[in-house]
Amino acid sequence: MKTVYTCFCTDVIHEGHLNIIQKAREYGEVVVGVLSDRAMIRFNRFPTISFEERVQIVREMDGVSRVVVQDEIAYDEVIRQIRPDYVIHGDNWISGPMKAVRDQVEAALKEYGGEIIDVPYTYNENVKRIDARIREKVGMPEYRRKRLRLLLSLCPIVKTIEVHSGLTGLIAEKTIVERGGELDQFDAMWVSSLCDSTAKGKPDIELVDMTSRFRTIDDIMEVTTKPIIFDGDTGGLIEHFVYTVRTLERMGVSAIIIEDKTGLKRNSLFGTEVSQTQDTVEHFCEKIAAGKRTQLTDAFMIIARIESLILEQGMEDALTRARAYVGAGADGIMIHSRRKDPAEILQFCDLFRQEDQRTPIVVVPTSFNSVTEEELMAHGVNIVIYANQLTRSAFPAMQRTAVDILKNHRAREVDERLMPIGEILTLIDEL
Ligand code: SPV
Ligand code: MG
Repeated sequence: MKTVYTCFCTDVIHEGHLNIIQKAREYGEVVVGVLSDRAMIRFNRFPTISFEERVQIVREMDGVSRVVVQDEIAYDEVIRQIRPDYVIHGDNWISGPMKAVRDQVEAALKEYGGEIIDVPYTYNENVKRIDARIREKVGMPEYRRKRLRLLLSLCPIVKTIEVHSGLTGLIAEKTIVERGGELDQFDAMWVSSLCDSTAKGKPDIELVDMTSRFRTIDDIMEVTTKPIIFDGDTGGLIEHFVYTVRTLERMGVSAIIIEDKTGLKRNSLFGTEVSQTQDTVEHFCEKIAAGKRTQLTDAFMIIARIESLILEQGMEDALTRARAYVGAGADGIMIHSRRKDPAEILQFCDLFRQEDQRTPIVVVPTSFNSVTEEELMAHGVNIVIYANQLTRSAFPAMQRTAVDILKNHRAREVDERLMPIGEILTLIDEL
């Protein structure tokens, strides 16, 4: 009897899956891999039921002989273990980012004469509707809110990109690349005060009020499912901060990061070029503790951002503050620097990790952008935020287009670097 292998990455069995099993049975005994939580998350398929429940659903399907765990999106390991004669999959993996996975499967099977069976991918109205429902479900507050903690427990580093609109949200949600046979994508989104303010043509000085910031979040949430980390600036008055925490938590935001500054907040990347005041340890701890008392779920995180290195107060001050903020209940520490060299950030991480192995560390490598995610991981960093690169790439592109139209008295000259009209019209999916 030949062995046919397929892998399911779903919470719901629909006719597409039944179709695959039916076809697979024509070739031999059917073994189904159920993708682990860790791998599903990497695939932006967030599980809404447990791994055990997913295994149970597949086990109960007619025609399935055996169920195994597939722990990676790549099939290498599972193929080595099972040595199936065939791997069967919908033909949607013939092109696009999934092609890399198919190529690897093909190479692995070739070593011993195995074969791929591509079956027409079932994507009728019914399957589309089920897919859309699953997507919308994981975007609901109760699922989205807890995703960040889950990612922290399952991913070596949570890759986070700045978003400030529905459109940038879609880029964060949908951008997938293939690299070295692995699929890569962003795990979470950062609602930056700098970029949210800039998009509204305002300076980054806590001028854009919270109601307006919440509107931005709402636009992003409408079209995405990934978890949101909100840049809460200083958090404002403690009496106001508690309301912000309550609202964000209700909306389904996963975390707020507040920085230990007081008075007129200026962007950290100005450093000491402008006057900025660091909060006292005691007052900032009070703010953290008030927020922690206010939140209602275990999922929501309040992350304390330390400005000691930005304000040239030294490493010892940064570490003292980190200790105090964790003591006050902070669920994570963000350490910031505006040096080009990542040395002081990495030194902080090493020293902090010597005394605290659990509290997540967040970094924003805007100035020290030569540092890689692998290096950050090696120094104990858990969340990396690319805080402003989408805004900084869009602005010069738009400005150049405006200049060139003015210079040429027409738009033809700019056309070849623009997205085709056909693409912009179909960029946004309709319900
Ligand atoms: C932001 O993105 O608004 C930040 C990070 O707070 S930074 O601009 O580096 O201060
Ligand atoms: Mg900010």
